[in-house]
Amino acid sequence: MTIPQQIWPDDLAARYREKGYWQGETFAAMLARLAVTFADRVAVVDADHRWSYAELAARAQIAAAGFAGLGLAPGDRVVMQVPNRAEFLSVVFGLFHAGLVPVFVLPAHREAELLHLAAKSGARAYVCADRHDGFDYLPLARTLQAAVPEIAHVVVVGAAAEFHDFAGFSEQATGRMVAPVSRDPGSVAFLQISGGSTGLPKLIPRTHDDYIYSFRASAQICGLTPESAYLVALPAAHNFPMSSPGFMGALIAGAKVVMAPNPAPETCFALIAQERVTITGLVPPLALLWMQAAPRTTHDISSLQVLNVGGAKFMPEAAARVRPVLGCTLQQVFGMAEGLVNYTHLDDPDDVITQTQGRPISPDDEILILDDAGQPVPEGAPGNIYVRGPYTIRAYHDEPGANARSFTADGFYRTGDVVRRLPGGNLEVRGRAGDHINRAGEKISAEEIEDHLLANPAVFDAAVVALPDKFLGEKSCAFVILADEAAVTARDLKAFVRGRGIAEFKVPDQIIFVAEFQTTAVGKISRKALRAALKQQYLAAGDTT
Ligand code: AMP
Ligand code: DBH
Repeated sequence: MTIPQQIWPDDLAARYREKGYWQGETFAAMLARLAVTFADRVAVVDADHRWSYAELAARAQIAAAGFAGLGLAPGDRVVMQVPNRAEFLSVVFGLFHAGLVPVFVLPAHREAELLHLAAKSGARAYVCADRHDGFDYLPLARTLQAAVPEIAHVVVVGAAAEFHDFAGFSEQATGRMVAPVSRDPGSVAFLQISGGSTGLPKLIPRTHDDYIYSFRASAQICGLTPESAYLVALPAAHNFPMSSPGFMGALIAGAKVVMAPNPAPETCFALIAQERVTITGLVPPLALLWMQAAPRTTHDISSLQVLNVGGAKFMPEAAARVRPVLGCTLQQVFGMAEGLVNYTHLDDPDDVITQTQGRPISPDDEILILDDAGQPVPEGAPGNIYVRGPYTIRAYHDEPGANARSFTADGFYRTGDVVRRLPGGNLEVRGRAGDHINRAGEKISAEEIEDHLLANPAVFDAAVVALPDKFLGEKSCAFVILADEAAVTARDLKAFVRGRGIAEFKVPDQIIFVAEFQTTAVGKISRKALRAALKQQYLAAGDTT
Protein backbone atom coordinates (compact mmCIF):
# COMPACT_ATOMS: atom_id res chain seq x y z
CA MET A 1 0.00 0.00 0.00
CA THR A 2 1.29 3.43 -0.84
CA ILE A 3 -0.01 6.69 0.50
CA PRO A 4 -2.07 8.65 -1.98
CA GLN A 5 -0.73 12.12 -2.71
CA GLN A 6 -2.42 15.11 -1.20
CA ILE A 7 -4.24 16.57 -4.16
CA TRP A 8 -4.56 20.28 -4.60
CA PRO A 9 -6.11 21.21 -7.92
CA ASP A 10 -3.53 22.27 -10.51
CA ASP A 11 -4.53 25.93 -10.52
CA LEU A 12 -4.15 26.28 -6.74
CA ALA A 13 -0.90 24.29 -6.70
CA ALA A 14 0.47 26.52 -9.46
CA ARG A 15 -0.51 29.62 -7.49
CA TYR A 16 1.13 28.34 -4.30
CA ARG A 17 4.36 27.69 -6.18
CA GLU A 18 4.24 30.97 -8.06
CA LYS A 19 3.83 32.91 -4.84
CA GLY A 20 6.82 31.13 -3.36
CA TYR A 21 4.94 29.29 -0.63
CA TRP A 22 5.94 25.91 -1.99
CA GLN A 23 9.62 26.03 -2.72
CA GLY A 24 10.22 22.49 -3.89
CA GLU A 25 12.54 21.57 -1.04
CA THR A 26 12.25 18.28 0.86
CA PHE A 27 13.01 17.88 4.58
CA ALA A 28 16.20 16.00 3.78
CA ALA A 29 17.37 18.75 1.43
CA MET A 30 16.41 21.36 4.03
CA LEU A 31 18.60 19.81 6.72
CA ALA A 32 21.49 19.40 4.28
CA ARG A 33 21.21 23.10 3.46
CA LEU A 34 20.95 24.16 7.13
CA ALA A 35 24.01 22.02 7.97
CA VAL A 36 26.01 24.14 5.55
CA THR A 37 24.55 27.53 6.47
CA PHE A 38 24.60 27.07 10.24
CA ALA A 39 27.29 24.37 10.42
CA ASP A 40 28.82 24.92 13.86
CA ARG A 41 25.90 26.63 15.53
CA VAL A 42 24.03 24.61 18.11
CA ALA A 43 20.98 22.86 16.62
CA VAL A 44 19.70 20.87 19.58
CA VAL A 45 20.35 20.45 23.28
CA ASP A 46 19.02 18.01 25.84
CA ALA A 47 20.31 16.73 29.17
CA ASP A 48 22.83 14.43 27.47
CA HIS A 49 23.56 16.03 24.11
CA ARG A 50 24.55 19.26 22.43
CA TRP A 51 24.69 18.85 18.65
CA SER A 52 25.63 21.41 16.03
CA TYR A 53 23.72 21.59 12.76
CA ALA A 54 26.55 19.71 11.04
CA GLU A 55 26.48 17.03 13.72
CA LEU A 56 22.70 16.66 13.55
CA ALA A 57 22.93 16.19 9.78
CA ALA A 58 25.73 13.62 10.18
CA ARG A 59 23.66 11.75 12.77
CA ALA A 60 20.64 11.81 10.50
CA GLN A 61 22.71 10.26 7.73
CA ILE A 62 23.92 7.54 10.04
CA ALA A 63 20.37 6.87 11.22
CA ALA A 64 19.25 6.75 7.60
CA ALA A 65 21.88 4.15 6.80
CA GLY A 66 20.70 2.16 9.81
CA PHE A 67 17.05 2.30 8.76
CA ALA A 68 17.93 1.41 5.17
CA GLY A 69 20.06 -1.45 6.50
CA LEU A 70 16.94 -2.99 8.04
CA GLY A 71 15.54 -3.35 4.56
CA LEU A 72 13.07 -0.48 4.81
CA ALA A 73 12.39 1.05 1.42
CA PRO A 74 11.60 4.65 0.45
CA GLY A 75 7.94 5.42 1.07
CA ASP A 76 7.63 2.92 3.92
CA ARG A 77 5.92 4.27 7.03
CA VAL A 78 7.64 4.13 10.41
CA VAL A 79 5.73 4.78 13.63
CA MET A 80 7.72 7.04 15.94
CA GLN A 81 6.93 7.27 19.64
CA VAL A 82 9.93 9.18 20.92
CA PRO A 83 9.90 11.61 23.85
CA ASN A 84 11.59 15.01 23.97
CA ARG A 85 15.23 14.14 23.50
CA ALA A 86 17.85 15.17 20.96
CA GLU A 87 17.29 11.79 19.30
CA PHE A 88 13.79 12.88 18.31
CA LEU A 89 15.56 14.98 15.68
CA SER A 90 18.12 12.37 14.57
CA VAL A 91 15.33 9.80 14.22
CA VAL A 92 12.97 12.06 12.29
CA PHE A 93 15.64 13.48 9.99
CA GLY A 94 17.16 10.01 9.63
CA LEU A 95 13.81 8.76 8.39
CA PHE A 96 13.52 11.70 5.99
CA HIS A 97 17.06 11.13 4.73
CA ALA A 98 16.18 7.51 3.94
CA GLY A 99 12.97 8.57 2.18
CA LEU A 100 10.84 7.01 4.93
CA VAL A 101 7.59 8.46 6.21
CA PRO A 102 7.31 9.02 9.99
CA VAL A 103 3.97 8.43 11.70
CA PHE A 104 3.91 10.52 14.87
CA VAL A 105 2.47 8.98 18.01
CA LEU A 106 2.51 10.75 21.38
CA PRO A 107 4.47 9.25 24.29
CA ALA A 108 1.16 9.27 26.22
CA HIS A 109 -0.49 6.96 23.70
CA ARG A 110 -0.96 3.34 24.70
CA GLU A 111 -1.75 0.16 22.88
CA ALA A 112 -5.26 1.07 21.72
CA GLU A 113 -4.04 4.14 19.86
CA LEU A 114 -0.69 2.68 18.84
CA LEU A 115 -2.10 -0.51 17.32
CA HIS A 116 -4.75 1.43 15.45
CA LEU A 117 -2.34 4.00 14.05
CA ALA A 118 0.28 1.41 13.14
CA ALA A 119 -2.23 -0.75 11.29
CA LYS A 120 -3.98 2.17 9.64
CA SER A 121 -0.75 3.67 8.34
CA GLY A 122 0.52 0.31 7.07
CA ALA A 123 3.74 0.93 8.98
CA ARG A 124 6.67 -1.49 8.72
CA ALA A 125 8.68 -0.37 11.73
CA TYR A 126 8.31 1.19 15.17
CA VAL A 127 10.79 3.48 16.90
CA CYS A 128 10.35 4.10 20.62
CA ALA A 129 12.33 4.96 23.72
CA ASP A 130 13.02 2.27 26.30
CA ARG A 131 11.39 4.24 29.10
CA HIS A 132 9.87 7.64 29.59
CA ASP A 133 7.98 9.22 32.43
CA GLY A 134 7.97 5.98 34.42
CA PHE A 135 6.54 3.94 31.55
CA ASP A 136 8.29 0.96 29.99
CA TYR A 137 7.69 0.94 26.22
CA LEU A 138 9.19 -2.51 25.57
CA PRO A 139 6.08 -4.52 26.51
CA LEU A 140 4.13 -2.13 24.28
CA ALA A 141 6.57 -2.85 21.43
CA ARG A 142 6.08 -6.61 21.94
CA THR A 143 2.29 -6.23 21.94
CA LEU A 144 2.49 -4.16 18.78
CA GLN A 145 4.61 -6.71 16.95
CA ALA A 146 2.33 -9.54 17.99
CA ALA A 147 -0.82 -7.69 16.92
CA VAL A 148 0.44 -6.00 13.74
CA PRO A 149 2.70 -8.47 11.92
CA GLU A 150 3.53 -5.88 9.26
CA ILE A 151 5.72 -4.21 11.91
CA ALA A 152 8.86 -6.09 10.97
CA HIS A 153 11.33 -4.00 12.98
CA VAL A 154 11.48 -2.30 16.36
CA VAL A 155 14.22 0.24 16.99
CA VAL A 156 14.77 1.47 20.54
CA VAL A 157 16.36 4.69 21.68
CA GLY A 158 17.89 3.38 24.89
CA ALA A 159 18.60 -0.07 26.23
CA ALA A 160 16.85 -3.09 24.71
CA ALA A 161 18.74 -6.26 23.91
CA GLU A 162 15.88 -7.92 22.05
CA PHE A 163 15.32 -5.05 19.61
CA HIS A 164 17.51 -2.91 17.34
CA ASP A 165 19.48 -0.32 19.25
CA PHE A 166 19.23 3.14 17.69
CA ALA A 167 22.62 4.09 19.13
CA GLY A 168 24.03 0.94 17.54
CA PHE A 169 23.18 2.33 14.11
CA SER A 170 26.13 4.68 14.43
CA GLU A 171 28.62 1.83 14.76
CA GLN A 172 27.17 -0.24 11.94
CA ALA A 173 26.94 2.69 9.61
CA THR A 174 30.32 4.34 10.03
CA GLY A 175 31.77 5.05 6.65
CA ARG A 176 28.51 4.25 4.91
CA MET A 177 27.24 7.79 4.51
CA VAL A 178 24.65 8.09 1.82
CA ALA A 179 23.10 10.98 -0.05
CA PRO A 180 19.49 11.67 0.84
CA VAL A 181 16.94 9.56 -1.00
CA SER A 182 15.26 11.85 -3.48
CA ARG A 183 11.56 12.46 -2.85
CA ASP A 184 8.99 14.57 -4.62
CA PRO A 185 8.53 17.72 -2.47
CA GLY A 186 4.81 17.43 -3.26
CA SER A 187 4.64 13.95 -1.75
CA VAL A 188 3.55 13.07 1.77
CA ALA A 189 6.47 13.64 4.16
CA PHE A 190 4.84 12.28 7.31
CA LEU A 191 1.56 11.38 8.94
CA GLN A 192 0.52 13.59 11.85
CA ILE A 193 -2.31 12.60 14.17
CA SER A 194 -5.57 14.37 14.76
CA GLY A 195 -7.23 14.55 18.14
CA GLY A 196 -10.39 14.06 16.17
CA SER A 197 -13.96 14.48 17.29
CA THR A 198 -15.27 11.11 16.13
CA GLY A 199 -13.88 7.69 16.90
CA LEU A 200 -10.19 6.88 16.91
CA PRO A 201 -7.47 9.37 15.97
CA LYS A 202 -7.11 10.00 12.25
CA LEU A 203 -3.93 10.30 10.21
CA ILE A 204 -3.10 13.61 8.61
CA PRO A 205 -0.86 13.45 5.53
CA ARG A 206 1.39 16.51 5.26
CA THR A 207 3.65 17.17 2.28
CA HIS A 208 7.20 18.54 2.34
CA ASP A 209 6.13 21.64 0.43
CA ASP A 210 3.09 22.52 2.51
CA TYR A 211 4.55 21.84 5.96
CA ILE A 212 7.86 23.57 5.35
CA TYR A 213 5.92 26.61 4.20
CA SER A 214 3.84 26.61 7.39
CA PHE A 215 6.83 26.68 9.74
CA ARG A 216 9.04 28.91 7.58
CA ALA A 217 6.30 31.54 7.64
CA SER A 218 5.65 30.86 11.34
CA ALA A 219 9.33 31.40 12.18
CA GLN A 220 9.09 34.81 10.60
CA ILE A 221 5.83 35.77 12.33
CA CYS A 222 7.28 34.64 15.67
CA GLY A 223 10.48 36.64 15.14
CA LEU A 224 12.91 33.70 15.15
CA THR A 225 16.55 34.41 14.25
CA PRO A 226 19.77 32.41 14.60
CA GLU A 227 20.07 34.01 18.07
CA SER A 228 16.75 32.52 19.24
CA ALA A 229 16.42 29.44 21.44
CA TYR A 230 13.13 27.49 21.29
CA LEU A 231 12.17 25.32 24.26
CA VAL A 232 10.17 22.21 23.34
CA ALA A 233 8.04 21.96 26.50
CA LEU A 234 5.04 20.10 25.01
CA PRO A 235 5.56 16.64 23.49
CA ALA A 236 7.64 17.11 20.33
CA ALA A 237 5.30 14.91 18.27
CA HIS A 238 2.47 17.43 18.71
CA ASN A 239 1.89 19.70 15.73
CA PHE A 240 2.08 22.83 17.91
CA PRO A 241 5.65 22.44 19.29
CA MET A 242 6.68 20.91 15.97
CA SER A 243 5.65 23.73 13.69
CA SER A 244 3.99 26.71 15.37
CA PRO A 245 6.79 27.81 15.12
CA GLY A 246 8.11 24.83 17.03
CA PHE A 247 11.41 23.05 16.66
CA MET A 248 11.04 22.93 12.88
CA GLY A 249 10.58 26.71 12.77
CA ALA A 250 13.60 27.10 15.06
CA LEU A 251 15.76 24.91 12.82
CA ILE A 252 14.84 26.66 9.60
CA ALA A 253 15.79 29.96 11.28
CA GLY A 254 19.16 28.58 12.44
CA ALA A 255 18.10 28.85 16.10
CA LYS A 256 18.78 26.43 18.97
CA VAL A 257 16.24 23.78 19.98
CA VAL A 258 16.15 22.91 23.69
CA MET A 259 14.34 19.68 24.58
CA ALA A 260 12.52 19.70 27.94
CA PRO A 261 11.78 16.24 29.38
CA ASN A 262 8.52 17.57 30.82
CA PRO A 263 6.67 20.90 30.87
CA ALA A 264 6.74 21.47 34.65
CA PRO A 265 7.71 25.03 35.59
CA GLU A 266 10.75 24.05 37.63
CA THR A 267 12.14 21.79 34.87
CA CYS A 268 11.58 24.42 32.22
CA PHE A 269 12.65 27.45 34.24
CA ALA A 270 16.03 25.78 34.89
CA LEU A 271 16.44 25.12 31.16
CA ILE A 272 15.39 28.67 30.26
CA ALA A 273 18.05 30.05 32.60
CA GLN A 274 20.73 27.61 31.50
CA GLU A 275 20.19 27.87 27.75
CA ARG A 276 18.95 31.48 27.60
CA VAL A 277 15.70 30.31 25.99
CA THR A 278 13.90 33.09 24.11
CA ILE A 279 10.63 31.43 23.05
CA THR A 280 8.41 28.48 23.90
CA GLY A 281 4.86 27.22 23.41
CA LEU A 282 2.35 26.06 26.04
CA VAL A 283 -1.27 25.04 26.37
CA PRO A 284 -3.35 27.34 28.63
CA PRO A 285 -3.29 25.19 31.81
CA LEU A 286 0.51 25.06 31.67
CA ALA A 287 0.71 28.79 31.10
CA LEU A 288 -1.36 29.18 34.30
CA LEU A 289 1.01 26.89 36.20
CA TRP A 290 4.04 28.78 34.95
CA MET A 291 2.48 32.09 36.02
CA GLN A 292 1.75 30.67 39.44
CA ALA A 293 5.33 29.42 39.86
CA ALA A 294 7.26 32.33 38.31
CA PRO A 295 7.12 34.77 41.23
CA ARG A 296 8.78 32.21 43.51
CA THR A 297 11.38 30.73 41.18
CA THR A 298 15.08 31.12 41.87
CA HIS A 299 15.87 30.72 38.16
CA ASP A 300 16.51 33.69 35.92
CA ILE A 301 13.89 33.48 33.19
CA SER A 302 14.47 36.98 31.86
CA SER A 303 15.76 35.68 28.51
CA LEU A 304 12.22 34.59 27.59
CA GLN A 305 10.85 37.03 25.00
CA VAL A 306 7.84 35.25 23.54
CA LEU A 307 5.32 32.78 24.94
CA ASN A 308 3.05 31.08 22.41
CA VAL A 309 -0.19 29.85 23.94
CA GLY A 310 -2.63 27.69 22.02
CA GLY A 311 -4.33 24.32 21.70
CA ALA A 312 -7.34 25.57 23.64
CA LYS A 313 -8.86 28.95 24.42
CA PHE A 314 -6.70 31.16 26.62
CA MET A 315 -8.99 33.35 28.69
CA PRO A 316 -8.39 37.10 28.33
CA GLU A 317 -7.90 37.62 32.09
CA ALA A 318 -5.12 35.03 32.15
CA ALA A 319 -3.70 36.34 28.88
CA ALA A 320 -3.38 39.83 30.34
CA ARG A 321 -1.17 38.52 33.15
CA VAL A 322 1.51 37.01 30.89
CA ARG A 323 3.60 40.12 30.43
CA PRO A 324 3.40 41.38 34.03
CA VAL A 325 4.18 37.96 35.51
CA LEU A 326 6.51 36.30 33.00
CA GLY A 327 7.99 39.45 31.50
CA CYS A 328 7.53 38.32 27.90
CA THR A 329 5.20 38.94 24.97
CA LEU A 330 2.21 36.66 24.64
CA GLN A 331 1.55 35.36 21.17
CA GLN A 332 -1.70 33.43 20.89
CA VAL A 333 -1.85 30.53 18.43
CA PHE A 334 -5.01 28.95 17.11
CA GLY A 335 -3.88 26.03 15.02
CA MET A 336 -4.68 22.51 13.99
CA ALA A 337 -2.64 19.57 12.76
CA GLU A 338 -4.85 19.57 9.65
CA GLY A 339 -3.24 22.85 8.63
CA LEU A 340 -4.53 26.36 9.32
CA VAL A 341 -2.58 28.28 11.95
CA ASN A 342 -3.42 31.77 13.22
CA TYR A 343 -1.17 34.02 15.29
CA THR A 344 -1.47 37.31 17.04
CA HIS A 345 1.52 39.38 15.97
CA LEU A 346 4.27 40.47 18.34
CA ASP A 347 3.61 44.17 17.72
CA ASP A 348 -0.18 43.96 17.94
CA PRO A 349 -1.92 46.20 20.49
CA ASP A 350 -2.53 44.62 23.90
CA ASP A 351 -6.25 44.09 23.34
CA VAL A 352 -5.60 42.06 20.18
CA ILE A 353 -2.96 39.97 21.96
CA THR A 354 -5.09 39.26 25.01
CA GLN A 355 -8.54 38.96 23.43
CA THR A 356 -8.05 37.30 20.07
CA GLN A 357 -6.52 34.14 18.66
CA GLY A 358 -4.90 35.99 15.78
CA ARG A 359 -5.08 35.79 12.01
CA PRO A 360 -4.01 33.22 9.42
CA ILE A 361 -0.39 32.74 8.38
CA SER A 362 -0.98 33.05 4.67
CA PRO A 363 -2.63 35.66 2.45
CA ASP A 364 -3.88 32.61 0.54
CA ASP A 365 -5.60 31.01 3.51
CA GLU A 366 -9.20 31.23 2.31
CA ILE A 367 -11.48 31.45 5.35
CA LEU A 368 -15.24 31.05 5.29
CA ILE A 369 -17.41 31.72 8.34
CA LEU A 370 -20.78 30.11 7.75
CA ASP A 371 -23.99 29.50 9.67
CA ASP A 372 -25.40 26.00 10.13
CA ALA A 373 -27.23 26.30 6.82
CA GLY A 374 -23.95 27.00 5.03
CA GLN A 375 -24.61 30.70 4.48
CA PRO A 376 -22.02 33.39 5.29
CA VAL A 377 -22.71 35.04 8.66
CA PRO A 378 -22.82 38.84 8.92
CA GLU A 379 -19.34 40.27 9.50
CA GLY A 380 -18.50 40.00 13.19
CA ALA A 381 -21.08 37.33 13.99
CA PRO A 382 -20.00 33.87 15.18
CA GLY A 383 -20.07 31.00 12.69
CA ASN A 384 -18.42 27.76 11.66
CA ILE A 385 -14.97 28.27 10.22
CA TYR A 386 -13.95 26.50 7.01
CA VAL A 387 -10.52 26.79 5.44
CA ARG A 388 -8.69 26.02 2.24
CA GLY A 389 -5.11 27.02 1.58
CA PRO A 390 -1.46 26.25 0.87
CA TYR A 391 -0.87 24.15 4.00
CA THR A 392 -4.29 22.75 4.89
CA ILE A 393 -4.98 19.13 3.96
CA ARG A 394 -7.58 18.15 1.40
CA ALA A 395 -8.27 14.74 2.94
CA TYR A 396 -7.37 12.49 5.87
CA HIS A 397 -5.44 9.30 5.16
CA ASP A 398 -7.80 6.46 4.26
CA GLU A 399 -10.98 7.80 5.89
CA PRO A 400 -13.72 7.95 3.23
CA GLY A 401 -16.45 8.54 5.82
CA ALA A 402 -14.65 11.27 7.73
CA ASN A 403 -13.50 12.86 4.50
CA ALA A 404 -17.05 13.16 3.24
CA ARG A 405 -18.04 14.87 6.50
CA SER A 406 -14.94 17.00 7.00
CA PHE A 407 -14.37 18.49 3.55
CA THR A 408 -16.67 20.37 1.21
CA ALA A 409 -16.94 19.54 -2.47
CA ASP A 410 -14.63 22.45 -3.29
CA GLY A 411 -11.96 21.34 -0.86
CA PHE A 412 -12.60 23.42 2.26
CA TYR A 413 -11.78 21.77 5.58
CA ARG A 414 -14.66 21.93 8.05
CA THR A 415 -12.70 22.68 11.22
CA GLY A 416 -15.61 22.21 13.62
CA ASP A 417 -14.62 25.44 15.39
CA VAL A 418 -16.91 28.40 15.89
CA VAL A 419 -15.21 31.78 15.50
CA ARG A 420 -16.00 35.44 15.07
CA ARG A 421 -13.95 37.75 12.84
CA LEU A 422 -13.22 41.08 14.50
CA PRO A 423 -12.58 44.34 12.71
CA GLY A 424 -8.91 44.14 11.74
CA GLY A 425 -9.25 40.50 10.70
CA ASN A 426 -8.34 38.76 13.92
CA LEU A 427 -10.35 35.71 14.92
CA GLU A 428 -11.88 35.05 18.28
CA VAL A 429 -12.55 31.37 19.00
CA ARG A 430 -16.01 31.07 20.50
CA GLY A 431 -16.44 27.33 20.81
CA ARG A 432 -16.94 24.41 18.54
CA ALA A 433 -19.62 22.48 16.79
CA GLY A 434 -18.24 18.98 17.34
CA ASP A 435 -18.49 16.62 20.27
CA HIS A 436 -14.96 16.37 21.49
CA ILE A 437 -13.51 17.37 24.79
CA ASN A 438 -10.61 19.81 24.67
CA ARG A 439 -8.86 18.81 27.87
CA ALA A 440 -5.88 21.09 28.35
CA GLY A 441 -5.32 21.11 24.60
CA GLU A 442 -5.63 17.33 24.26
CA LYS A 443 -8.66 16.55 22.08
CA ILE A 444 -10.68 13.57 23.23
CA SER A 445 -13.38 12.02 21.08
CA ALA A 446 -16.58 11.44 23.09
CA GLU A 447 -17.42 8.53 20.83
CA GLU A 448 -14.09 6.79 21.38
CA ILE A 449 -14.52 6.85 25.19
CA GLU A 450 -18.18 5.82 25.00
CA ASP A 451 -17.05 2.78 23.01
CA HIS A 452 -14.56 1.84 25.70
CA LEU A 453 -17.20 2.20 28.43
CA LEU A 454 -19.71 0.14 26.46
CA ALA A 455 -17.18 -2.68 26.27
CA ASN A 456 -17.87 -3.25 29.97
CA PRO A 457 -20.82 -5.63 30.46
CA ALA A 458 -21.89 -3.60 33.50
CA VAL A 459 -22.53 -0.59 31.28
CA PHE A 460 -25.90 -0.40 29.55
CA ASP A 461 -25.26 2.97 27.91
CA ALA A 462 -22.83 5.87 28.22
CA ALA A 463 -22.56 9.45 27.00
CA VAL A 464 -19.36 11.44 27.40
CA VAL A 465 -19.46 15.24 27.54
CA ALA A 466 -17.15 18.17 28.23
CA LEU A 467 -17.71 20.03 31.49
CA PRO A 468 -16.06 23.36 32.23
CA ASP A 469 -13.02 23.15 34.47
CA LYS A 470 -11.21 26.12 35.94
CA PHE A 471 -7.78 24.67 35.38
CA LEU A 472 -8.07 22.27 32.43
CA GLY A 473 -10.51 24.44 30.49
CA GLU A 474 -12.65 21.36 29.98
CA LYS A 475 -12.76 18.01 31.70
CA SER A 476 -14.44 14.82 30.56
CA CYS A 477 -17.55 13.51 32.27
CA ALA A 478 -19.19 10.19 31.46
CA PHE A 479 -22.90 9.78 32.20
CA VAL A 480 -23.44 6.07 32.62
CA ILE A 481 -26.55 3.88 32.86
CA LEU A 482 -25.66 0.60 34.48
CA ALA A 483 -26.98 -2.73 33.26
CA ASP A 484 -29.58 -4.38 35.50
CA GLU A 485 -28.06 -5.64 38.71
CA ALA A 486 -24.61 -4.41 37.84
CA ALA A 487 -22.66 -3.16 40.82
CA VAL A 488 -19.62 -1.20 39.79
CA THR A 489 -18.25 2.05 41.14
CA ALA A 490 -16.92 5.07 39.27
CA ARG A 491 -13.47 4.00 40.34
CA ASP A 492 -13.99 0.52 38.86
CA LEU A 493 -15.08 2.00 35.56
CA LYS A 494 -12.12 4.37 35.40
CA ALA A 495 -9.81 1.43 36.07
CA PHE A 496 -11.60 -0.54 33.36
CA VAL A 497 -11.16 2.23 30.79
CA ARG A 498 -7.53 2.68 31.77
CA GLY A 499 -7.07 -1.09 31.38
CA ARG A 500 -8.23 -0.83 27.77
CA GLY A 501 -4.79 0.57 26.99
CA ILE A 502 -5.55 4.17 26.14
CA ALA A 503 -3.73 7.40 26.88
CA GLU A 504 -4.25 8.39 30.51
CA PHE A 505 -5.62 11.81 29.59
CA LYS A 506 -8.64 10.08 28.01
CA VAL A 507 -9.79 8.32 31.19
CA PRO A 508 -12.98 10.18 32.23
CA ASP A 509 -12.30 12.76 34.93
CA GLN A 510 -15.75 12.20 36.35
CA ILE A 511 -18.40 9.48 36.10
CA ILE A 512 -22.03 10.16 36.96
CA PHE A 513 -24.48 7.30 37.18
CA VAL A 514 -27.99 8.03 35.93
CA ALA A 515 -31.11 5.87 35.78
CA GLU A 516 -32.00 6.71 32.21
CA PHE A 517 -31.33 9.05 29.31
CA GLN A 518 -33.96 11.46 28.20
CA THR A 519 -35.76 10.40 25.05
CA THR A 520 -38.14 12.35 22.87
CA ALA A 521 -41.73 11.43 22.09
CA VAL A 522 -40.51 9.76 18.91
CA GLY A 523 -38.06 7.63 20.80
CA LYS A 524 -34.30 7.90 20.81
CA ILE A 525 -32.60 11.22 20.27
CA SER A 526 -29.28 11.62 18.48
CA ARG A 527 -26.08 11.09 20.46
CA LYS A 528 -25.20 14.70 19.82
CA ALA A 529 -28.50 15.98 21.22
CA LEU A 530 -28.27 13.56 24.11
CA ARG A 531 -24.79 14.76 25.10
CA ALA A 532 -25.94 18.38 24.86
CA ALA A 533 -29.04 17.68 26.98
CA LEU A 534 -27.08 15.84 29.68
CA LYS A 535 -24.58 18.64 29.89
CA GLN A 536 -27.33 21.26 30.10
CA GLN A 537 -29.18 19.40 32.85
CA TYR A 538 -26.01 18.95 34.81
CA LEU A 539 -24.96 22.59 34.54
CA ALA A 540 -28.48 23.84 35.27
CA ALA A 541 -28.58 21.75 38.45
CA GLY A 542 -25.48 23.69 39.53
CA ASP A 543 -23.98 20.43 40.67
CA THR A 544 -20.28 20.84 41.23
CA THR A 545 -19.45 17.53 42.81
P1 AMP B 1 -6.29 19.01 16.19
O1 AMP B 1 -7.24 19.00 15.04
O2 AMP B 1 -6.29 17.77 17.02
O3 AMP B 1 -4.91 19.38 15.78
O4 AMP B 1 -6.78 20.16 17.21
C1 AMP B 1 -6.98 21.46 16.73
C2 AMP B 1 -8.10 22.10 17.45
O5 AMP B 1 -7.65 22.63 18.72
C3 AMP B 1 -8.68 23.30 16.77
O6 AMP B 1 -9.54 22.93 15.72
C4 AMP B 1 -9.38 24.00 17.92
O7 AMP B 1 -10.60 23.36 18.24
C5 AMP B 1 -8.44 23.76 19.07
N1 AMP B 1 -7.54 24.93 19.29
C6 AMP B 1 -6.26 25.06 18.91
N2 AMP B 1 -5.76 26.25 19.28
C7 AMP B 1 -6.75 26.91 19.91
C8 AMP B 1 -6.87 28.20 20.52
N3 AMP B 1 -5.83 29.06 20.58
N4 AMP B 1 -8.07 28.54 21.05
C9 AMP B 1 -9.11 27.70 21.02
N5 AMP B 1 -9.07 26.47 20.46
C10 AMP B 1 -7.90 26.07 19.91
O1 DBH C 1 -4.22 22.24 19.08
C1 DBH C 1 -3.51 22.11 18.07
O2 DBH C 1 -3.55 21.10 17.36
C2 DBH C 1 -2.59 23.24 17.71
C3 DBH C 1 -2.51 24.37 18.50
C4 DBH C 1 -1.64 25.40 18.17
C5 DBH C 1 -1.79 23.14 16.57
O3 DBH C 1 -1.86 22.04 15.76
C6 DBH C 1 -0.92 24.20 16.22
C7 DBH C 1 -0.85 25.32 17.03
O4 DBH C 1 -0.17 24.07 15.10
